[in-house]
Formats: sequence, C-alpha cells, structure tokens
Amino acid sequence: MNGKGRLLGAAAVGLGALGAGELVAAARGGSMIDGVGRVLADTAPVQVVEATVARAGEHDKETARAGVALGAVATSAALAALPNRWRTPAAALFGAGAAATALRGPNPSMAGALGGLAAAGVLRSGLLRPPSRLRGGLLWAATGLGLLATAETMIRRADERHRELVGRLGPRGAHTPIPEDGFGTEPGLSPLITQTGKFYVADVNSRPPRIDPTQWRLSITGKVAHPLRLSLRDLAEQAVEFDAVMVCVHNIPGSGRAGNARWLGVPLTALFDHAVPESGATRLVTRAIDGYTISIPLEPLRTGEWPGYLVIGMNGEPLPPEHGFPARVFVPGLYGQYTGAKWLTELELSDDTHIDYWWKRGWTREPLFVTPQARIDVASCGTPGSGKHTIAGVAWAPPRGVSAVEIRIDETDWLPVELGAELSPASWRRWRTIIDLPPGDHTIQARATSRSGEVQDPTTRPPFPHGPSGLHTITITA
Ligand SMILES: Nc1nc2c(c(=O)[nH]1)N[C@H]1C(S)=C(S)[C@@H](COP(=O)(O)O)O[C@H]1N2
Ligand SMILES: [Mo]
Repeated sequence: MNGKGRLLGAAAVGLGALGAGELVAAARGGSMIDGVGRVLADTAPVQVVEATVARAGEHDKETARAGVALGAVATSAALAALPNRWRTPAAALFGAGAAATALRGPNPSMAGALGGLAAAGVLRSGLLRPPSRLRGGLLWAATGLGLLATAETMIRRADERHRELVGRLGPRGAHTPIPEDGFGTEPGLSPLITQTGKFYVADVNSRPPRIDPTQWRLSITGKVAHPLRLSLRDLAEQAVEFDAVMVCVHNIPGSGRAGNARWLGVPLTALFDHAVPESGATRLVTRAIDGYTISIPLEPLRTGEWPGYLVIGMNGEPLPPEHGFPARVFVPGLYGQYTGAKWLTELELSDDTHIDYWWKRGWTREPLFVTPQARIDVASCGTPGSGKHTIAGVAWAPPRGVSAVEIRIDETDWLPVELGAELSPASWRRWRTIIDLPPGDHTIQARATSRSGEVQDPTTRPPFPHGPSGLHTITITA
C-alpha cells in the first residue's frame, strides 16, 4: 500500500479506537468524547473559545464533539508515522494521558478514564498491524462507526431515563395562564414565554450531568450562622413563580441566546434569612457538579437590589436537565455566565478570596449586566403591493424593564413603536409597528431604552470582555 493508503488505514484505526473507548465509557454511564471536549473547553485560550462560539453559534456542542473525533483520527494517523518500535510506548502514553485527563479534570470521570485506556489498547494493536488493504481499512472504519453509534444510543437512552425521572419527581409550577399582551399571535414574532424546548442552552459541557433527585441535597455553607442542607422538597415548599428573561453574554444583537420563561424559585433573601450570613461574608459562591463556579456580590442580593432566586422549575415543569436540574441560581439582569451556576451542589457564603471559572479564563470578576436590547423578529409585507410593512420583535432591559423601543429606516430618524403590555419588568416585552416603504432595499434597525433611562448603545462590540453592544440591523426589499 502507498503512503496515502497507510495514512487512511491509520485514520481508520483511530476511528476504531475512538468507538471502542466511547463504548466502554458509555457502558459505565459516561462519555470519553464529552470528557475530552470538556478538557478542551477548560483549557483552550479565551480567543479560541470566543471564535468557536462566534462561528458555531448554537451548534457549539456538536462542533466540539466533531472536533474531538477528528482529533482522535488525526492522532492515530500521526502515531502511524512513527517507527514501529515507538508505537506501543506512544499509544501507552496517549492512553495514560487520556485517563489522567479524565480523572484530573473538574468533573472527574472513571468512565472516561476507562474509555481512554480501552481506546489506547485498541490503538496499539491496530497500529502494530495497520490494515494493509482497502478492505481492512474499511472494516476498521465501519466497526468504529458502529461502536460509536451504539455508544451514542446507550448515552441517549440513559439521558431519556433520567429525563423521565426528573419529570416524575421534580417540582411543578401552578400552571396559571400567561396574560395576553394585546398583540395576539403575529407570525414569526417570539411568544411572551419561550417554549422550554426552544430555550437556548449554553454551558461548558457537551451534555448535561444526570443528578439523582432522591440523593441530591443543596448545602449552604461557609460564613453562615446556620449551615443548611436542603432537599428538593424543602425548596419546593418555599418556591414562588416569576417571569424573567435570561440572556447569554454571547447574545450579540439579533441572535437567539436569550429566552423568556416563567421560573419557579426560592428568593435568595429567604435562604439568607434561614442561614444568616456572618459579617465577613461578602460573596455568594455558587458551585456546581460540573466544577463550574461563579460568585456574586452578597450585599445587593441581601438587600434585594438584585432580585435573585434559587430556581427549581421552568414553565410549569421541573427544571429540565439541560437547564440545570435540580437547581440553579438566577439573578435577572445579570448575564447568564454571571447569574449563578446550573446543577448546583453548594452555595457558599465566602470572603473575596474565591476565584471564579470565568475570571480564571480572562473575563471580568464583577458581574456584567444585561444592557437594553431590541431584536427584530418580523419584517413582512402585510398586503402585497401596498408598501405597508409590519416590523415587530422583542426587547429587554432586566430587571427594571423597557420603557421605549424605536426603529430607524436607512439610518434616518428614530421612530417610536407600539409596545405590548409587560408580563413583568424583568421579562422581555414585544413591540410592533407598521411602516410605509418606497420600493427598493432598506435597512431597518431597532433600539431599546430601559426604565432607568439607559439607551441601547449603537457601537458594535464583541462579547469579550465587557459584554456585547450594537444594533440589530436587517435589510428588506420593498
Ligand atoms: N454549572 C454551570 N452553570 C452554568 C454554565 C455552565 O457552563 N455550567 N453556563 C452559564 C452560562 S454561560 C449561561 S448563558 C447560562 C445558560 O443557561 P441555559 O442553558 O439554561 O440557557 O448558564 C450558566 N450556568
Ligand atoms: Mo453564556
């Protein structure tokens, strides 16, 4: 076989090793691929993370998984270029490295480690006698793909079983009707409440962790007079419903990393009343099972200036696994990555010494606030030929609320639009207007103003490191 054939043969071995490792990990309830993906997310330079989020958009998780698979195949091809006697030690080193990474990470995984060792074993035997014919190579590749598909099915089944358990045992909201805002249903316009299945998901994991609600307890520890250990049932007894928009710091104007939901949660002030923070406590550290931590200044939470909640339900249902089951902290008005962790294990009242996940990665230590933002959802021609166009969308400025939305045609004057009734100040608000447009191409821009008088900043700025700004701009042809 020629050089190219050998390279492809080694790549096929890589696929076989990946499949074997993933199957071993899946059989133990984990995923080797997701483990490696998480290590990449934790260690990649912030510029690489930002570029990936910007390019992959809401497919970041699939992109990470495909990247890991490609990496495995490329590694195998590279190892095959080594002299024969170096292949065994190289494969062993690779396996030991993979296992150590899986065990050392913030979310240590025995399943991932065993998967890494299995993959290394398969890689070694495959590379010592690499497939020398097309048929051999195809067999390796097909087996690898088959093992990967089997592993994926096992992981999805386990996720499904977990989802059922969550649905059965998790707390539910009151299912009171959502008030109308006067706009009815406008085709294409976001609903007042985002359906849970359409709510954006953003975190550093490929898949949500599975937490058993019967075993789970939330610890409230650190500088408190009365440390607490609370079950989901304890929390459900004190929970209230509230409507609020959650926005990812990566939501550049016009994108979909924002959603409005009816949340079920315990006001943090009630928890502080029970636990009683001591005088040295300055921050609330939220810690999660995935190793993610984010801390929030305590004073504004205690006074209620920042209205924070320990959230256990969403849109009338238990908090779904991808949105943080069993519990998360949410402070409307703070961007998602500063608002508190999903999949909580512990709330620690601490002094200023704690170093947060994102701070370590180059983001600001202090929380970034969601700035007023208007999104254009609809730009349609009402009656063809009339020149009349409906422009509509949503706007937010949590927690104080939106006082005005305006649009601008071809960068001329700002024109006010009609606002729908507000579900709550922390929620997004719908807006709509009908405009006349002469034939041709036109740009439409929208901006929001908050109740505290902050006008949406028109300067285009990327999310890192102080949060995004700019105007949602679209072009329509009349
Ligand atoms: N444990 C944990 N909590 C987390 C994150 C995470 O990676 N791990 N990501 C944060 C970010 S960046 C955002 S935008 C929100 C997203 O919440 P959602 O997926 O429910 O929309 O969760 C936050 N909480
Ligand atoms: Mo985010």
